[in-house]
Amino acid sequence: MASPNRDVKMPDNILPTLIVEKHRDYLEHYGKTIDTYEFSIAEYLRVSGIYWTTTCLDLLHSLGQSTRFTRDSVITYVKSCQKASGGFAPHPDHDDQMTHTLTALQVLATYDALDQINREAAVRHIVSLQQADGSFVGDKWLEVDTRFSMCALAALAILGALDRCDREKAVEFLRRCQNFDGGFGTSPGAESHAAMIYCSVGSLAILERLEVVDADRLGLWLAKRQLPSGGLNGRPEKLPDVCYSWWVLASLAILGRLDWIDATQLRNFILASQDTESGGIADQPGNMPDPFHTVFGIAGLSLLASHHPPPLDSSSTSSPIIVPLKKVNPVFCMAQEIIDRLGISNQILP
Ligand code: GRG
Ligand code: ZN
Repeated sequence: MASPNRDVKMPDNILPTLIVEKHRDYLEHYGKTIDTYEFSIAEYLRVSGIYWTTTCLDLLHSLGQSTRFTRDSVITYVKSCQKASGGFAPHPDHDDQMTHTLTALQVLATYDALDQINREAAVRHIVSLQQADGSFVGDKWLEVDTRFSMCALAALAILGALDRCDREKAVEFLRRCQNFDGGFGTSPGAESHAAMIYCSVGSLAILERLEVVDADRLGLWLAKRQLPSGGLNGRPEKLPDVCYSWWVLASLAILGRLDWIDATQLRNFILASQDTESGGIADQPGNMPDPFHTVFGIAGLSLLASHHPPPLDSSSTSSPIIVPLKKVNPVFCMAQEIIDRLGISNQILP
């Protein structure tokens, strides 16, 4: 007999609104200041923490008003994380790593400050991490993972240097990571997982090679991630988590199949995961919020809004009310206006 879906119990009274002011305050005061040891996004995650926070404030139309994430302080900090290798570390005295190289470049792109770093060193470093089989490693420890393909290709696209890597081999590696169910894992033969599907589909969208994907088969696998609570899980029989509102939903958006899930129910699940006292969004209703789930929850709401605009007046009860968010790009998880300013194009299936 098949085992029943595991799911979370939804609270009875779900706030129908996005509490923008509270989320803004939460992000503005999370930890203390960027430049003290008390800043509570741990050092080993800090540049990524700055990306999650600044992108979220930007989508909320609030970055310009931030007194904490000011242009000069953020750019100075991120510049100090570029290593002699050309890659970026999460904190100045740590080693470079591909994930942080991408998030550092995303932050600099957000502030239109890519000219303030050694771009050529960054490009050379990223390209040097591509392997003979087309995969990318994350750092000197040589771990291969589809997430490093995504970070490398997105970083090269932001730097306007995609042609510096071997794009055909990058596609060949991703093709080898594709499974019978249409999904992708971390490496050839690894189980399909929604986060690695996003990384693989996002990579192929950047390379404009989405014909590699079986969009109907994968779209169905992704749509099946929605549970009765409305939330999405990352693999069969796992619990729902707000961050999959990005990994799953963005993949569906890239594949042109975003309306294969129930938008109203997913919106409800994300809104129910807001912390109505402190602000911020948690992985599930009732849990502690954090900046990671806050940005991916709000980015998911932005994707939903661009496909199924919610009503703006409170008289409707069928769908919750969301204030307008900036439009997010489903590949780069940054405001679309930044991607347009950089002149980056990526494939999206109709
Ligand atoms: C946003 C442009 C952009 C790029 C990001 C680094 C990266 C590229 C993606 C990494 C995605 C990742 C690894 C997310 C973590 C997702 C997650 C909750 C993993 C845990 O998986 P399981 O299956 O746990 O062990 P659950 O809780 O789902 O059962
Ligand atoms: Zn999560």
